[in-house]
Order: sequence, then C-alpha cells, then structure tokens
Amino acid sequence: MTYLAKPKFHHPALPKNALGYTRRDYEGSVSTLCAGCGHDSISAAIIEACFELAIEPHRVAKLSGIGCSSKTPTYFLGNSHGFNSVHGRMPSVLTGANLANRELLYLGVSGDGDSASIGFGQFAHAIRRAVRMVYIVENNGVYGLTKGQFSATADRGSKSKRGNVNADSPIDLVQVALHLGATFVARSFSGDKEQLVPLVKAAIEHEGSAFIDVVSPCVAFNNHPGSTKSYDYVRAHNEAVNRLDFVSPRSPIAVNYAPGSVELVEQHDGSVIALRKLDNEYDVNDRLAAMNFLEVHADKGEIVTGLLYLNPAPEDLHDHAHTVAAPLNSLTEQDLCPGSDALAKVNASLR
Ligand SMILES: Cc1ncc(C[n+]2csc(CCOP(=O)(O)OP(=O)(O)O)c2C)c(N)n1
Ligand code: SF4
Ligand SMILES: [Mg+2]
Repeated sequence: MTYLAKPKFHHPALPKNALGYTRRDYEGSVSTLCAGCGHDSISAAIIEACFELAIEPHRVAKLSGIGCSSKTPTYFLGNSHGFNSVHGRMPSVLTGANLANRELLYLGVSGDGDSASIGFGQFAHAIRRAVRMVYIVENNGVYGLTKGQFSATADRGSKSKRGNVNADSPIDLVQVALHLGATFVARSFSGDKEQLVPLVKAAIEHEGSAFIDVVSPCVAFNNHPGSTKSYDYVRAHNEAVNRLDFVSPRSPIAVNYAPGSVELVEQHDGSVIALRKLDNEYDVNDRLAAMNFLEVHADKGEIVTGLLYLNPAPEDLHDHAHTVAAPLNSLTEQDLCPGSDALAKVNASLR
C-alpha cells in the first residue's frame, strides 16, 4: 500500500515558491498510517518547511529506520533520495552518507523505539560526532508498528491501552542530545504546526547537528487517559519557552518586532531566528540552564517545548575529520592516487 502514488495533476493556480515548485512537488505517496496519527502532521510540517525554504528536492537525502515513524519519508519529498535502513541503524547510515557527500541536506526521521530503544547507541554516537543533519524523532512513547508496547521514552507511571503501568524510568532524548553536544535542540508537538514549521526550517539551515523531539500521539495505542503522550495530555501540560519565526538569508524579510519581547539569534550562515520569549528566564544559548529548566519542569509533569538550545557557531564532523569538500564520487584517480613520491613521503614520516 505504501507505494500508492498521488494523482499528478493539480490546480494551475497553486502558490509557487522561488524555484517555481508548488507544495505538491514536496509531497510523497499517499500515507497509509492510521487516520489522526501525529506522524502525518510532522510529514506535513516537513513539506511546508521545504516548500517555504525553496529547497531543491534532489539535494535532500531522507533516511529512516523501522517503525510507523520511519515509514513516513515515503509520504513526503517524493523527488528526494531515500534510504530505509535496519531498525535503529539510521544514524550510522546517515553518518556514512554524509561523510561521502556533504553537499546534500541530511534528514533523519526516526521513532522513539528506533532511537531510544534499539538504536540508542547509534543515536548517541551520531550526536556526539557532530554530524550535520536534521534528526527528527516522532515520539509517541510506544512501538506503534508492533502494536503498542512501551518504548524507552514512556514516562514512569504512564498507562498502556490495556491498563499496564510502566515502571521503568524514561529516556529523555532532548537531555541526551544536550549532554552529547547537539548544537540545535528543540522539542515540539505534532499538533502545533505554528511552532513546528519554523523549528524545522531553522534546523535545516543550522550548520551542525540539529535534533527535534516531536511528541506525536499514536491514536491506535497511546491516546487514552493515563498516557502522557496523548493529544489531551500534551495540550494540557505544554510549557512553551518561546515562539519563533525563521528568516532565511536567501529571502530577506523586513521584520518589525515588539521591543523587549523578541530576541534575534543570528546563525552561522546569516539566517536569523526571532524568538518571542514566553518565559523571561529562558536563555536559548545556555546549555546547562536548559538542562536544569527541563528537569525542573519534568518534575512538575510539564512538557517543555520550543527551541531549547542553540549554538550559533556549530562545528561539523567534517571539520574534525579534515575530509575533502568534494563528494567522494567526484574524485578522480589523480585525486585519489597522488603518486609514488607522495606515498614515499607518508611512509618516511611514519618511520
Ligand atoms: C532488529 C529488529 N527488531 C525488532 C523489530 C520489530 N519492530 C519493528 S518497528 C519496532 C518499533 C518501532 O517503534 P518506534 O520507532 O517508536 O516507531 P513507531 O511505530 O512508534 O512510530 C519494532 C520493535 C524489527 N523490525 N527489527
Ligand atoms: S499504529 Fe500508532 S504510530 Fe502507527 S500509524 Fe497508527 S497511530 Fe500512527
Ligand atoms: Mg514510537
């Protein structure tokens, strides 16, 4: 069913972006997820962000693992490169692809089971290596695809659909990402398009490791009273630290912000994130304060959303590994084999 294509025709008056593409050009096949699944709203936010940024679809590589969440790349960016890896192994496949060709935009889409359970080590190592990517976890607290077992992000004390209580401590992927050096860390809610679309846009432009945890209710197995990842629970406990607008350097927009209530954060590439602060204490550049803020609010049962941490001058794995800028498949024999003199020098340096 996931191969079902959408009709090719569309209304000629659909709005176009700077490349002349419509939103339809950023869509994929018809979704086969359950009606109302939060994951479909995240796909819609990714489509909107790429349309608004006028991203060339062939410059995107979307990678995923296994799960309902990991199926979603089929439902967006149908003209982009795609790789559906083994369960929990997306981060290393993405890292390898990125090392081979840094010219693509790498979009990793995963689930809480895929990244916090079987793929936890993979997630941690991709983040600590500063791989430039947008890593989105569609977090519903369960293994949706395999019928709703608790995942490692399920809150202690939360109840399954059958009434079982989770006794295990949860892994907060946002805290892990902050601890391991991600330079853009955010949390959002699939039902909050106003917050999610600018977050995805800002993450795409970020020149480092960007992680977004999106609470995404599973309507089939985790949307009942007693769940802490249901639509009702998140709406009632959402504590947003900021609202944001994203201004791309490619399309300068005259913006007029109310003085005092907005903080402008310029990124490496000149793009600007305008943060409307909701919590005056919150400083988006203070990593330790962010970790503390999250803990304090988690203790009160609140889910903190928004842009939680941003390092405007990120480093990249390629800087650390001193790799060549050109994609590996464009290197010629001459580039790869500099001759016996060069080899003799290398050998001499090792003696
Ligand atoms: C190696 C391996 N182990 C287990 C499975 C079975 N399995 C498939 S998806 C999945 C969990 C998916 O959960 P999550 O990543 O949270 O995605 P969701 O379906 O909730 O979006 C599991 C355990 C598998 N496919 N491969
Ligand atoms: S089982 Fe849950 S996660 Fe999977 S498609 Fe249905 S609602 Fe979404
Ligand atoms: Mg899940």
